[in-house]
Amino acid sequence: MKKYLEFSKDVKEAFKKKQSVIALESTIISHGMPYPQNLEVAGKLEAIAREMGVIPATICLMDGKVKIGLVQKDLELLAKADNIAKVSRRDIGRIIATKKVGATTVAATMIAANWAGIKVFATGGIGGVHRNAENTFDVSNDLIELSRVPVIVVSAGAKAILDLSKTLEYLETMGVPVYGYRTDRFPAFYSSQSNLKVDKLDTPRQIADIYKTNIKLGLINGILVANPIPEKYEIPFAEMEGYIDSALEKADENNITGRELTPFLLSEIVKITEGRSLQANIKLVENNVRLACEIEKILYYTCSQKCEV
Ligand code: PSU
Ligand code: MN
Repeated sequence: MKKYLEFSKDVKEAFKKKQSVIALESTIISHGMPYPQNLEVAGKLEAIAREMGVIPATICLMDGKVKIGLVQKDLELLAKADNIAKVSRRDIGRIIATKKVGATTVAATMIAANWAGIKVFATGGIGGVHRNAENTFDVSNDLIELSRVPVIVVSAGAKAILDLSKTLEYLETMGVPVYGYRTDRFPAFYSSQSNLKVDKLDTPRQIADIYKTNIKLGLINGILVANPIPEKYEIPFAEMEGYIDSALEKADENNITGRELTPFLLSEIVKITEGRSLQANIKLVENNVRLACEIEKILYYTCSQKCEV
């Protein structure tokens, strides 16, 4: 597996110097946001991490390799090209073997981060159980990878286009710990809270300690940290519901299913809200990068002394 990993100069140096590194995904760039905001966000997230003393490793597949850490040219390709594959676990081998360009989802980014030895990963919102999943069976691969890849994923909950209650039930079934960061209500992506309860944690240290304890116990699973969007940037839950319903109706009329569904819904909602949802999305990811850096700094500091996690 190691021969398929290609580290950027920055990430290689960071590992050598025992500096903290966090993972960032690339589907949010290629499929989650429109150009040119996607490119600006990709750069901004990396800058936020660096300001906090953490080296960002944005991950994608390119030239038959799993790239850990990208340069500006790679980010531009992901942001502009319209033939980029959206890669979850099942697509990794195909995209590597055919040397195509693939943007990694939460699922594939977790897998690649774990291969690279990176333990903390920041995204926007994870994929989950879609509304009407009892008929469509549409459940994101993200939930399965959270149950078997030992990486901490910092998110603003699951995307509000999903059935959040079924998503939490599924995570419980799969044994995935879900923690609200300074909240006991599961956040709803664009809104800081839903009416669903989760366990609350108040400090990055508590999250790092639980992760280390799991690893020492041999409990090899991820941890989902649900970090609410700051209230000043949120769009209230009740207001979002109307927009989401319109987007879902349009997806149904156009027979959009499978891996196309999430990108379609996100971009419809950007249109319906005239860009407000995009602004919220950007703010919440930035907020997640900050928390991911804090967790990573504690985890790395404590672990580099002694424990091998
Ligand atoms: N978070 C965002 N925007 C996104 C995504 C997450 O703010 O576009 C992407 C992630 O890559 C996630 C994927 O893994 O959407 C989920 O897709 P699906 O529902 O098809 O599994
Ligand atoms: Mn799906």
